[in-house]
Amino acid sequence: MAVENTALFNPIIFARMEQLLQQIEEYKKEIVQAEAPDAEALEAFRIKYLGTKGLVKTLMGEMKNVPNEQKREFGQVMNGFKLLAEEKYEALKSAADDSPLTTDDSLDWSLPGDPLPLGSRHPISLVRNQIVSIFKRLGFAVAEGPEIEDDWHNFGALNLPEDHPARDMQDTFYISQNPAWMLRTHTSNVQIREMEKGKLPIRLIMPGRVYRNETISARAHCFFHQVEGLYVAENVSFADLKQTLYFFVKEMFGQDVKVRFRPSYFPFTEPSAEMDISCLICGGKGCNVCKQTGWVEILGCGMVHPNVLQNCGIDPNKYTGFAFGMGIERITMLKYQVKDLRLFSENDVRFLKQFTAAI
Ligand code: 2NL
Repeated sequence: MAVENTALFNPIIFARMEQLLQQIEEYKKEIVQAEAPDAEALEAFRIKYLGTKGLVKTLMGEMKNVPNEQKREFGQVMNGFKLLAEEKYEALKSAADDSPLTTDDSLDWSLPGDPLPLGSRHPISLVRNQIVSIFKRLGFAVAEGPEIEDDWHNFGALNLPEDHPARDMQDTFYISQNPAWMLRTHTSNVQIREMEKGKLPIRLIMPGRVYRNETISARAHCFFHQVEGLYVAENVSFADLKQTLYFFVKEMFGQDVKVRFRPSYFPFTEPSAEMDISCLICGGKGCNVCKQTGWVEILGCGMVHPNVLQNCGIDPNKYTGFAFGMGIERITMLKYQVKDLRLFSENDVRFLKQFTAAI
C-alpha cells in the first residue's frame, strides 16, 4: 500500500487496515471454495455473506473506521468482495435449480398427470365480455362504481321526483342500519359519478350488478346485471345514438337482424325510446318468444335529460349526450334461448357446462 508517505500515516490504524484486508482475502478464498449441495446450504451461504447481518454488510460498515486516504482503496476491495459473493451465490443457485428433485428411481416420472377438472365461464360473463368488446371497438371505455349507493347518485341526480315509485321500499333495497344508503337499482350511479368529475367528452360503458326488490320468477330476480352506456360531448345527436346501437346489435346478433325504435319515457332521458330487434327465433314471422309480434325488446335509450347534465355540473347548452341501458340476462336469454332467469344464479353445473365451448 502506498500510504507510508502520507502526512497522516498512523502505524496502529495501518496495522488494523492490513488485518482487515487480510481477513477479506481469507473470506474470498472461502467463497471460491464454497459448495451448496442443498437448499439449506444455499440459504446458509446467502445469510453468511449477503444477509442483512452478513459479512458484506458488516465489512462495509468498517468504512467509517478507515482513514480518508484509504477509503477509495477499501471501497474498491469491498466492491470486488461483494461482487464475488453475489456471483458465487447465483452460480450455486442455478446449479441447485438444475439438479434433479429426487433420485428415487421407483417413481415413473413419464406418467401423465391427473387432469384438473376445468370449469367454464358463466354465460352472463361471456355476454358481458362480448358487449364490452363491441363497444370498445367504438371507442367506449369501461367504468365501474359502488353497488351500495346514496339517494343522490341512484335517484336524485337522475331527475327522479321525490315521489317516484322506484324510490319505494317495495322496489328498492335500503340498508337497514342506514336507510340513506341503498343497493343501486341500475348502473346509472356510475355515469353520475363520472359526469361529476367534469372531464369531457365522456364515452363510457358501465357493466355491473344491480338490485331490485322483485318477487323471484322465471322472468324477474332480485338482482341482475346491466350494461349502461353514456356519450356526452358537443353536438351528440339522436342519429349518433341510433347508429351506435344499430352497429351493436348487428355485431351481437348477426348482420341480418332488423331494429326498430319505439317512443318511450324515462325521467333521465328526453326524448326516450325502446329498441326492438327482429325475433331471432322465428326470424320475424311470429312465435311464442316474440308473442307473435316478430319483435323483441332489448334495451332502453334516449338523449340525456338537460336536468341530469345540469345536476352533474355540465352545461346543457354546450353539451348533449345519449345514454342507453340493457339487461345482460335478457340479452343472454335471447342469444342462447335460456327460458328461465333463475338458471343464472342457481349454480347448476348441468346448465353452466353447456357454455364450455363459448368464449
Ligand atoms: C333500461 C333502460 C336506460 C339510461 C338507462 C341513463 C343514465 C344517465 C343519464 C341518462 Cl346517467 N340515462 N341511462 C337511459 C335510458 C335507458 O335503461 O331498460 N335498462 C335495462
